Amino acid sequence: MAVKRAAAKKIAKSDLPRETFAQMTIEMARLRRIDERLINLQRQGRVGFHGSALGEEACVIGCAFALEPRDWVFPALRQGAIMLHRGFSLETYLAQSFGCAADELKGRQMPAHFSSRSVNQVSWSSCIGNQIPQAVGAAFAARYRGDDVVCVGFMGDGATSEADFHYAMTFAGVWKVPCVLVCQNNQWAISEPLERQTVVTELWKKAQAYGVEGVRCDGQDVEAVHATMRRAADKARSGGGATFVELLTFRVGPHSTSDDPSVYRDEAFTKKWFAENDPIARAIAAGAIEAAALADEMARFDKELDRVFAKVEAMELPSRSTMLEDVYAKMPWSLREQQAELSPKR
Ligand SMILES: Cc1ncc(C[n+]2csc(CCOP(=O)(O)OP(=O)(O)O)c2C)c(N)n1
Ligand SMILES: [Mg+2]
Repeated sequence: MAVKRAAAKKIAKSDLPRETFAQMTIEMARLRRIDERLINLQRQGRVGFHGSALGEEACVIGCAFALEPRDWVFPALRQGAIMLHRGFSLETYLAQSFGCAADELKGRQMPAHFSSRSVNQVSWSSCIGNQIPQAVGAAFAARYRGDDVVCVGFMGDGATSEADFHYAMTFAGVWKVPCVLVCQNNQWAISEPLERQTVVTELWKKAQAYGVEGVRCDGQDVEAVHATMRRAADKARSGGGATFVELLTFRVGPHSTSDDPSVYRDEAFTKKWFAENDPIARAIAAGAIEAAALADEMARFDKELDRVFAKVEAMELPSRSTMLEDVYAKMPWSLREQQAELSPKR
Protein backbone atom coordinates (compact mmCIF):
# COMPACT_ATOMS: atom_id res chain seq x y z
CA MET A 1 0.00 0.00 0.00
CA ALA A 2 1.36 3.39 -0.96
CA VAL A 3 1.59 5.88 1.86
CA LYS A 4 0.74 9.29 0.51
CA ARG A 5 2.26 12.35 2.07
CA ALA A 6 0.23 15.14 0.46
CA ALA A 7 -0.09 18.18 2.69
CA ALA A 8 -3.54 19.75 2.87
CA LYS A 9 -2.28 23.03 4.20
CA LYS A 10 1.19 24.03 5.32
CA ILE A 11 1.21 24.84 9.00
CA ALA A 12 4.49 26.26 10.23
CA LYS A 13 6.10 24.31 13.04
CA SER A 14 6.07 26.24 16.27
CA ASP A 15 9.39 27.28 17.76
CA LEU A 16 9.48 24.59 20.39
CA PRO A 17 12.15 24.94 23.05
CA ARG A 18 14.59 22.02 22.74
CA GLU A 19 13.73 20.86 26.28
CA THR A 20 10.09 20.47 25.24
CA PHE A 21 11.07 18.58 22.09
CA ALA A 22 13.30 16.33 24.23
CA GLN A 23 10.51 15.76 26.75
CA MET A 24 8.09 14.87 23.94
CA THR A 25 10.57 12.29 22.67
CA ILE A 26 10.99 10.83 26.15
CA GLU A 27 7.20 10.56 26.51
CA MET A 28 6.94 8.85 23.10
CA ALA A 29 9.58 6.34 24.17
CA ARG A 30 7.84 5.76 27.50
CA LEU A 31 4.56 5.12 25.71
CA ARG A 32 6.30 2.55 23.50
CA ARG A 33 7.77 0.81 26.56
CA ILE A 34 4.39 0.66 28.30
CA ASP A 35 2.81 -0.80 25.15
CA GLU A 36 5.56 -3.43 24.81
CA ARG A 37 5.14 -4.46 28.44
CA LEU A 38 1.34 -4.69 28.29
CA ILE A 39 1.46 -6.74 25.09
CA ASN A 40 3.98 -9.14 26.62
CA LEU A 41 1.81 -9.46 29.72
CA GLN A 42 -1.23 -10.20 27.58
CA ARG A 43 0.72 -12.89 25.71
CA GLN A 44 1.50 -14.50 29.07
CA GLY A 45 -2.16 -14.39 30.10
CA ARG A 46 -1.54 -11.83 32.84
CA VAL A 47 -3.53 -9.00 31.24
CA GLY A 48 -6.71 -9.53 29.22
CA PHE A 49 -6.29 -7.17 26.30
CA HIS A 50 -4.21 -4.32 24.93
CA GLY A 51 -4.25 -2.01 21.91
CA SER A 52 -0.95 -0.29 21.30
CA ALA A 53 0.10 2.98 19.69
CA LEU A 54 3.27 1.46 18.16
CA GLY A 55 4.52 3.78 15.42
CA GLU A 56 1.73 6.28 16.22
CA GLU A 57 3.36 7.76 19.32
CA ALA A 58 3.92 11.19 17.74
CA CYS A 59 0.17 11.56 17.17
CA VAL A 60 -0.64 10.85 20.82
CA ILE A 61 2.17 12.83 22.43
CA GLY A 62 2.09 15.78 19.99
CA CYS A 63 -1.60 16.27 20.81
CA ALA A 64 -1.04 15.82 24.55
CA PHE A 65 1.48 18.65 24.63
CA ALA A 66 -0.82 20.99 22.66
CA LEU A 67 -3.70 20.91 25.17
CA GLU A 68 -4.31 22.74 28.43
CA PRO A 69 -4.95 20.66 31.57
CA ARG A 70 -8.52 22.02 31.73
CA ASP A 71 -9.36 20.75 28.20
CA TRP A 72 -11.38 17.55 27.89
CA VAL A 73 -10.12 14.53 25.98
CA PHE A 74 -12.47 11.93 24.46
CA PRO A 75 -10.04 9.22 23.34
CA ALA A 76 -10.35 6.18 21.10
CA LEU A 77 -8.26 3.03 21.69
CA ARG A 78 -4.77 4.49 21.32
CA GLN A 79 -4.73 7.79 23.20
CA GLY A 80 -4.85 6.62 26.83
CA ALA A 81 -1.32 7.84 27.56
CA ILE A 82 -2.41 11.47 27.23
CA MET A 83 -3.48 10.97 30.84
CA LEU A 84 0.10 10.33 31.90
CA HIS A 85 1.22 13.56 30.29
CA ARG A 86 -1.51 15.27 32.30
CA GLY A 87 0.00 14.03 35.54
CA PHE A 88 -2.04 10.89 36.18
CA SER A 89 -0.20 8.37 38.35
CA LEU A 90 1.55 5.58 36.44
CA GLU A 91 0.54 3.09 39.12
CA THR A 92 -3.18 3.88 38.92
CA TYR A 93 -2.95 3.95 35.13
CA LEU A 94 -1.41 0.49 34.87
CA ALA A 95 -3.78 -0.84 37.54
CA GLN A 96 -6.57 -0.26 35.02
CA SER A 97 -5.22 -3.00 32.76
CA PHE A 98 -5.29 -5.46 35.66
CA GLY A 99 -8.64 -4.24 37.05
CA CYS A 100 -7.12 -4.52 40.53
CA ALA A 101 -7.85 -2.66 43.77
CA ALA A 102 -5.82 0.41 42.75
CA ASP A 103 -7.86 0.75 39.55
CA GLU A 104 -9.89 3.94 39.80
CA LEU A 105 -12.51 2.28 37.55
CA LYS A 106 -12.86 -0.59 40.06
CA GLY A 107 -12.25 -3.27 37.45
CA ARG A 108 -15.42 -2.41 35.54
CA GLN A 109 -13.82 -1.49 32.25
CA MET A 110 -11.97 -3.55 29.67
CA PRO A 111 -8.18 -3.27 29.86
CA ALA A 112 -6.77 -0.39 27.75
CA HIS A 113 -9.87 1.74 28.37
CA PHE A 114 -8.08 4.25 30.56
CA SER A 115 -9.94 7.28 31.89
CA SER A 116 -10.14 9.57 34.87
CA ARG A 117 -12.24 12.56 35.82
CA SER A 118 -9.19 13.92 37.67
CA VAL A 119 -7.43 14.63 34.36
CA ASN A 120 -10.54 15.39 32.26
CA GLN A 121 -10.21 12.23 30.19
CA VAL A 122 -13.42 10.39 29.38
CA SER A 123 -13.61 6.64 28.85
CA TRP A 124 -14.35 5.42 25.38
CA SER A 125 -17.00 2.75 25.00
CA SER A 126 -15.22 0.34 22.57
CA CYS A 127 -17.85 1.13 19.94
CA ILE A 128 -16.19 2.86 17.03
CA GLY A 129 -16.91 6.59 16.81
CA ASN A 130 -19.19 7.03 19.84
CA GLN A 131 -16.85 9.43 21.55
CA ILE A 132 -16.80 12.02 18.75
CA PRO A 133 -20.41 13.27 19.08
CA GLN A 134 -19.81 13.21 22.85
CA ALA A 135 -16.85 15.58 22.38
CA VAL A 136 -18.99 17.90 20.26
CA GLY A 137 -21.81 17.82 22.83
CA ALA A 138 -19.42 18.52 25.69
CA ALA A 139 -17.98 21.44 23.70
CA PHE A 140 -21.50 22.79 23.22
CA ALA A 141 -22.12 22.50 26.97
CA ALA A 142 -18.79 24.19 27.76
CA ARG A 143 -19.61 27.17 25.59
CA TYR A 144 -23.15 27.37 27.03
CA ARG A 145 -21.72 27.48 30.54
CA GLY A 146 -18.97 29.90 29.61
CA ASP A 147 -16.19 27.44 30.50
CA ASP A 148 -12.90 28.18 28.79
CA VAL A 149 -12.24 24.62 27.61
CA VAL A 150 -11.63 22.87 24.33
CA CYS A 151 -13.02 19.35 23.83
CA VAL A 152 -11.00 16.97 21.71
CA GLY A 153 -12.51 13.86 20.17
CA PHE A 154 -10.19 11.19 18.75
CA MET A 155 -11.01 8.57 16.15
CA GLY A 156 -9.37 6.19 13.73
CA ASP A 157 -9.75 6.21 9.95
CA GLY A 158 -12.42 3.50 10.17
CA ALA A 159 -14.55 5.73 12.38
CA THR A 160 -14.99 8.22 9.54
CA SER A 161 -17.31 5.69 7.86
CA GLU A 162 -19.52 5.44 10.95
CA ALA A 163 -22.79 7.33 11.41
CA ASP A 164 -21.39 8.96 14.57
CA PHE A 165 -18.80 10.75 12.43
CA HIS A 166 -21.65 12.30 10.41
CA TYR A 167 -23.53 13.40 13.53
CA ALA A 168 -20.40 14.81 15.13
CA MET A 169 -19.24 16.72 12.06
CA THR A 170 -22.74 18.04 11.30
CA PHE A 171 -23.14 19.55 14.75
CA ALA A 172 -19.52 20.68 14.98
CA GLY A 173 -20.14 22.67 11.79
CA VAL A 174 -23.60 24.01 12.62
CA TRP A 175 -22.86 24.92 16.24
CA LYS A 176 -19.27 26.12 15.68
CA VAL A 177 -18.35 24.69 19.05
CA PRO A 178 -14.89 24.78 20.69
CA CYS A 179 -13.76 21.33 19.68
CA VAL A 180 -11.07 19.58 17.68
CA LEU A 181 -11.83 16.25 16.05
CA VAL A 182 -8.63 14.30 15.48
CA CYS A 183 -8.44 11.36 13.11
CA GLN A 184 -5.42 9.16 13.63
CA ASN A 185 -5.39 7.74 10.10
CA ASN A 186 -3.31 4.59 10.49
CA GLN A 187 -4.73 3.30 7.19
CA TRP A 188 -6.25 0.13 8.62
CA ALA A 189 -9.50 -0.64 10.43
CA ILE A 190 -8.52 -4.06 11.75
CA SER A 191 -8.19 -6.00 8.44
CA GLU A 192 -9.90 -3.37 6.27
CA PRO A 193 -7.47 -1.14 4.36
CA LEU A 194 -8.39 2.52 3.94
CA GLU A 195 -9.06 2.21 0.20
CA ARG A 196 -11.71 -0.44 0.79
CA GLN A 197 -13.68 1.41 3.42
CA THR A 198 -13.86 4.84 1.80
CA VAL A 199 -13.39 6.37 -1.65
CA VAL A 200 -12.22 9.69 -0.19
CA THR A 201 -8.92 8.47 1.23
CA GLU A 202 -7.69 12.02 1.93
CA LEU A 203 -9.87 12.11 4.99
CA TRP A 204 -9.31 15.82 5.78
CA LYS A 205 -11.37 16.60 2.68
CA LYS A 206 -14.48 15.10 4.26
CA ALA A 207 -14.61 18.04 6.68
CA GLN A 208 -15.42 20.49 3.90
CA ALA A 209 -18.85 18.91 3.38
CA TYR A 210 -19.76 19.87 6.95
CA GLY A 211 -18.41 23.41 6.88
CA VAL A 212 -15.57 22.42 9.18
CA GLU A 213 -11.96 23.28 8.41
CA GLY A 214 -10.01 20.12 7.57
CA VAL A 215 -6.23 19.85 7.81
CA ARG A 216 -3.82 17.00 7.24
CA CYS A 217 -0.54 16.61 9.04
CA ASP A 218 2.36 14.17 9.02
CA GLY A 219 1.59 12.03 12.03
CA GLN A 220 5.21 10.82 12.31
CA ASP A 221 6.52 14.30 13.04
CA VAL A 222 5.78 15.17 16.65
CA GLU A 223 6.63 18.84 16.18
CA ALA A 224 4.22 19.11 13.25
CA VAL A 225 1.47 17.31 15.17
CA HIS A 226 1.99 19.66 18.10
CA ALA A 227 1.90 22.78 15.91
CA THR A 228 -1.21 21.64 14.02
CA MET A 229 -3.02 20.70 17.18
CA ARG A 230 -2.01 23.88 19.02
CA ARG A 231 -3.34 25.97 16.15
CA ALA A 232 -6.65 24.05 16.08
CA ALA A 233 -7.04 24.30 19.87
CA ASP A 234 -6.22 28.03 19.88
CA LYS A 235 -8.77 28.58 17.14
CA ALA A 236 -11.44 26.66 19.07
CA ARG A 237 -10.61 28.55 22.27
CA SER A 238 -10.92 31.94 20.63
CA GLY A 239 -14.37 31.23 19.17
CA GLY A 240 -13.24 30.16 15.70
CA GLY A 241 -15.10 26.84 15.81
CA ALA A 242 -14.13 23.26 15.15
CA THR A 243 -11.26 21.80 13.14
CA PHE A 244 -10.93 18.28 11.77
CA VAL A 245 -7.29 17.21 11.99
CA GLU A 246 -6.14 14.19 10.00
CA LEU A 247 -2.87 12.78 11.31
CA LEU A 248 -1.37 10.57 8.63
CA THR A 249 0.28 7.54 10.19
CA PHE A 250 0.39 3.77 9.86
CA ARG A 251 -0.68 0.92 12.12
CA VAL A 252 2.62 -0.84 12.63
CA GLY A 253 1.42 -3.43 15.13
CA PRO A 254 -1.62 -5.68 15.17
CA HIS A 255 -4.97 -3.92 15.64
CA SER A 256 -4.93 -5.22 19.20
CA THR A 257 -3.79 -8.32 21.05
CA SER A 258 -6.79 -10.09 19.44
CA ASP A 259 -5.42 -9.67 15.91
CA ASP A 260 -2.79 -11.18 13.61
CA PRO A 261 -2.13 -8.88 10.63
CA SER A 262 0.16 -11.37 8.88
CA VAL A 263 -2.94 -13.17 7.61
CA TYR A 264 -4.25 -10.15 5.68
CA ARG A 265 -1.34 -7.84 4.81
CA ASP A 266 2.27 -7.83 3.75
CA GLU A 267 4.28 -7.47 6.94
CA ALA A 268 7.49 -6.90 4.97
CA PHE A 269 5.96 -3.59 3.89
CA THR A 270 5.04 -2.78 7.50
CA LYS A 271 8.58 -3.47 8.65
CA LYS A 272 10.10 -1.30 5.94
CA TRP A 273 7.62 1.50 6.58
CA PHE A 274 8.37 1.51 10.28
CA ALA A 275 12.13 1.50 9.71
CA GLU A 276 11.74 4.57 7.51
CA ASN A 277 9.13 6.43 9.55
CA ASP A 278 9.69 5.67 13.23
CA PRO A 279 8.64 8.90 14.99
CA ILE A 280 11.14 8.43 17.83
CA ALA A 281 14.08 7.88 15.46
CA ARG A 282 12.87 10.87 13.51
CA ALA A 283 12.84 13.12 16.59
CA ILE A 284 16.35 11.98 17.56
CA ALA A 285 17.57 12.69 14.02
CA ALA A 286 16.00 16.17 14.25
CA GLY A 287 18.09 16.89 17.38
CA ALA A 288 15.44 16.46 20.09
CA ILE A 289 17.73 14.47 22.36
CA GLU A 290 20.92 12.42 22.11
CA ALA A 291 20.24 8.71 21.60
CA ALA A 292 22.46 7.88 24.60
CA ALA A 293 20.59 10.31 26.88
CA LEU A 294 17.28 8.77 25.80
CA ALA A 295 18.66 5.27 26.48
CA ASP A 296 19.64 6.37 30.04
CA GLU A 297 16.21 7.82 30.56
CA MET A 298 14.60 4.58 29.38
CA ALA A 299 16.82 2.45 31.62
CA ARG A 300 15.49 4.48 34.58
CA PHE A 301 11.93 4.15 33.31
CA ASP A 302 12.31 0.38 32.89
CA LYS A 303 13.22 0.12 36.57
CA GLU A 304 10.19 2.19 37.50
CA LEU A 305 8.00 -0.06 35.33
CA ASP A 306 9.44 -3.18 36.98
CA ARG A 307 8.53 -1.78 40.38
CA VAL A 308 5.06 -0.53 39.44
CA PHE A 309 4.04 -3.63 37.48
CA ALA A 310 5.17 -5.89 40.32
CA LYS A 311 3.14 -3.81 42.77
CA VAL A 312 -0.13 -3.62 40.83
CA GLU A 313 -0.03 -7.23 39.64
CA ALA A 314 0.23 -8.41 43.26
CA MET A 315 -2.81 -6.40 44.35
CA GLU A 316 -6.16 -7.86 45.31
CA LEU A 317 -9.12 -7.42 43.01
CA PRO A 318 -11.58 -4.68 44.00
CA SER A 319 -13.89 -5.74 46.79
CA ARG A 320 -17.09 -7.34 45.48
CA SER A 321 -19.18 -4.91 47.48
CA THR A 322 -17.91 -2.07 45.23
CA MET A 323 -19.96 -3.64 42.42
CA LEU A 324 -23.07 -1.88 43.65
CA GLU A 325 -21.54 1.53 44.27
CA ASP A 326 -21.64 4.68 42.16
CA VAL A 327 -25.03 4.16 40.52
CA TYR A 328 -27.54 5.52 43.04
CA ALA A 329 -27.05 8.63 45.18
CA LYS A 330 -29.19 6.83 47.73
CA MET A 331 -28.92 3.08 47.40
CA PRO A 332 -32.32 1.29 47.36
CA TRP A 333 -33.00 -1.19 50.18
CA SER A 334 -32.77 -4.17 47.83
CA LEU A 335 -29.20 -3.32 46.85
CA ARG A 336 -28.23 -2.45 50.43
CA GLU A 337 -29.35 -5.91 51.40
CA GLN A 338 -27.30 -7.53 48.63
CA GLN A 339 -24.29 -5.40 49.49
CA ALA A 340 -24.48 -6.55 53.11
CA GLU A 341 -24.49 -10.16 51.91
CA LEU A 342 -21.39 -9.56 49.75
CA SER A 343 -19.31 -7.46 52.14
CA PRO A 344 -18.09 -10.02 54.66
CA LYS A 345 -16.87 -12.38 51.92
CA ARG A 346 -14.34 -9.87 50.53
C1 LIG B 1 -19.66 0.25 16.01
C2 LIG B 1 -18.55 -0.76 15.93
N1 LIG B 1 -18.42 -1.50 14.81
C3 LIG B 1 -17.41 -2.41 14.73
C4 LIG B 1 -16.56 -2.59 15.77
C5 LIG B 1 -15.42 -3.62 15.69
N2 LIG B 1 -14.18 -2.88 15.55
C6 LIG B 1 -13.36 -2.69 16.61
S1 LIG B 1 -12.01 -1.77 16.21
C7 LIG B 1 -12.51 -1.64 14.59
C8 LIG B 1 -11.69 -0.89 13.59
C9 LIG B 1 -11.34 0.49 14.01
O1 LIG B 1 -10.51 1.06 13.06
P1 LIG B 1 -10.12 2.58 13.12
O2 LIG B 1 -11.33 3.42 13.38
O3 LIG B 1 -9.35 2.88 11.91
O4 LIG B 1 -9.21 2.69 14.42
P2 LIG B 1 -7.81 1.99 14.72
O5 LIG B 1 -8.15 0.79 15.57
O6 LIG B 1 -7.19 1.62 13.44
O7 LIG B 1 -7.02 2.99 15.48
C10 LIG B 1 -13.71 -2.30 14.39
C11 LIG B 1 -14.39 -2.39 13.09
C12 LIG B 1 -16.76 -1.82 16.93
N3 LIG B 1 -15.96 -1.91 17.99
N4 LIG B 1 -17.75 -0.89 16.97
MG1 LIG C 1 -7.31 2.73 11.68
